[in-house]
Amino acid sequence: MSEQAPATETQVEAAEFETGTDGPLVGIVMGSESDRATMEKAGTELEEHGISFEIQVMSAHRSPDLVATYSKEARARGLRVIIAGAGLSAALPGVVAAHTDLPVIGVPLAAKSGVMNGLDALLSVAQMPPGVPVACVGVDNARNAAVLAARILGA
Ligand code: RP5
Repeated sequence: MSEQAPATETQVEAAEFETGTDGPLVGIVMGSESDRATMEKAGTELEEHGISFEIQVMSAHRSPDLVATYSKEARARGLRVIIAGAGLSAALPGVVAAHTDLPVIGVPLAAKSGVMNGLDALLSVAQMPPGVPVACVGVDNARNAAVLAARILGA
């Protein structure tokens, strides 16, 4: 095994900037306040892994401009993974993925007026067109989204 020369201060600063250690590494977004209780489980899991995160409500249908701006600016803000949860016609994870090349993990949610306990959202999240991937966890399984994010980040 070869020994590496110690990093200079400049290299360390650059590495910190690249990995966004000053801000959150994971963005958790959801389509509605009614999704919050389920999606907060992702935050709890990230905390256990020592991974910084932020949580925001934004809807692919009700606030599409906000979703586009958030997604386009995510990488430059230091985010490295986005977890997006939505119910019903769950477009949020896919729309986020359309606007960023960061890995997006979709959480299909079983909304109150959903079909077959979240099957509508599950299909909406999983059935992305070729070239625009969304990693899809199980219905309401926000915790698994966080575990997957931790693995992507190697944390
Ligand atoms: C989706 O519609 C949301 O993600 C939520 O799961 C569902 C219902 O939203 P609310 O009517 O409760 O705001 O967009």
